[in-house]
Amino acid sequence: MTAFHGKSDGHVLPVTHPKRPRSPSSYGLTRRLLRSLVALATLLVLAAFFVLSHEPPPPPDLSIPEDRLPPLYHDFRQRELNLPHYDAYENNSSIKYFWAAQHAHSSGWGNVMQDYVMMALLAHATGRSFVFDDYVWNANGSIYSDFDGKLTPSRIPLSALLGGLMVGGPMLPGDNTPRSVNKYFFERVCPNPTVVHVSDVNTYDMRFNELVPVSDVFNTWVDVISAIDDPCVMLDPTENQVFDNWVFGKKRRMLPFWPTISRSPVLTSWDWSALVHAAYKRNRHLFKRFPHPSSRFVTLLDNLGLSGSDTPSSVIEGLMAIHVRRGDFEGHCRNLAKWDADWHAWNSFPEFVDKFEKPRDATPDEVLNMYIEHCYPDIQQIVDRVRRVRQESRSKHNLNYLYIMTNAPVSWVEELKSALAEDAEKHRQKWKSVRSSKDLELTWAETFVSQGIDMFVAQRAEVIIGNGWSSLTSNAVMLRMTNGFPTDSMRFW
Ligand SMILES: Nc1nc2c(ncn2[C@@H]2O[C@H](COP(=O)(O)OP(=O)(O)O)[C@@H](O)[C@H]2O)c(=O)[nH]1
Ligand SMILES: [Mg+2]
Repeated sequence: MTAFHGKSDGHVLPVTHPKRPRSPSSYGLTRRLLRSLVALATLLVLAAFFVLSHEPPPPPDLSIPEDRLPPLYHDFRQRELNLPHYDAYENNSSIKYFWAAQHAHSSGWGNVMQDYVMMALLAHATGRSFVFDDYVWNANGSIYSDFDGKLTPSRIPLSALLGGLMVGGPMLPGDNTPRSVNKYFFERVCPNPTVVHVSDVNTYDMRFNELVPVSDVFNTWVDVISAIDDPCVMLDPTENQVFDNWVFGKKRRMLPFWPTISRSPVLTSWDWSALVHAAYKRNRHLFKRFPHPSSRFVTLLDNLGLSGSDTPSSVIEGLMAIHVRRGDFEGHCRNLAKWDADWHAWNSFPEFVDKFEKPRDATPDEVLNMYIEHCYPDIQQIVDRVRRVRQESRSKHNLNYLYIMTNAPVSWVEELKSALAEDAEKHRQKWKSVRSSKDLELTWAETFVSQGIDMFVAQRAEVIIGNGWSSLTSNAVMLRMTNGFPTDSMRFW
């Protein structure tokens, strides 16, 4: 920089200053940049250290025992026999119990769950402790049973499937209903219970009259049980269920009961077992954007509370779950056509988008085809339906994960997965992931409660497509409705 400065032999001489430092602002910028870079590097080193210091969870034991004998869940059974409230209850004669010894068994979990829910509601409504038994597949005293050529446990302790108040967990604050107890505890404290015969209470009308709502039947039972002073009440084990299986398919009879059932803690506090939760957690990456369990990031996200909520009422955003019911439904769907059967009541809320209109003036073949399309759709029908529902949901839901809940054989499921993925790509709506029940990484113990894992997913997916005649679908829908999922997020084939 040049300036005029001083005089010399009469001339004003230009004076050149020694080089001045660069302007403070340009120097500051470099320094600031440097500082930021150092900070960033430190942060990166710290983050790397932080991530590396979080060990991934130890790999689970996913091995199958050499003898392939099913698990017997000894630890669950042991816990059920020693629940923390037993000591206090044993010494408290004011605790009342309700034991439905004729509870549903020897059928799929969906049907058994319906009955257990109703009996737990009755126990709760009469202020009695709900007495629970196993999920019994075979009541003949055997340890294992053959199911389609595969061994399965004849009994699974209920707490391997369920958690919360159904299996002895605490009641909600302010709810003084005694906690649930296992039937062995009941038998110990109630050696001579009052036995109620279902057939003495259930009149013909209560069972069969289409005009008698289930709410009336329920209230009759509440009155009958409430009138008994004996703390120990048991339903005769040789009799029918209080609510016959077919009643759950009668929407006119069931829907008036919804206000009662949906407000009961039996449903509002419904929860699955620790086993189901653990299996879900290990497989989260199948349902949403989440690292594989072998990644250190899983522990990090879990420890920082960044994994998202996985409670029974929290939504799995972006997930569409579809229930592709196979196996025995191949023949069953044909029978449903012959019987002119309706969808399950909880699949038939009037607010739902999809309704099953029974065919009228149709030939037997047309009727059969219609039942098959909705009950046992083939791969092309499934692909078309999934695309359509996804498109119809577009304005509200950004669905990009697809999960197929199914009991179909692996080879067929792989074919279905490819068809679904290809179709989505063709329509420029590529799924980020298309997975199925067969992709779950499960321990041997979890394998036999996988229906609970799938239901936990179905009750929380952003949108589901279910089978209207399936109790597994309808129980998931019931839980979604309880938890306030939008009615247009429950769709059907
Ligand atoms: N894991 C799993 N099991 C299923 C599925 N669908 C059916 N199953 C099996 O088949 C049984 C179906 O019986 P159920 O629960 O009574 O339902 P429903 O027969 O469809 O009314 C279940 O208990 C499961 O063992 C599914 O999507 N996932
Ligand atoms: Mg069934």
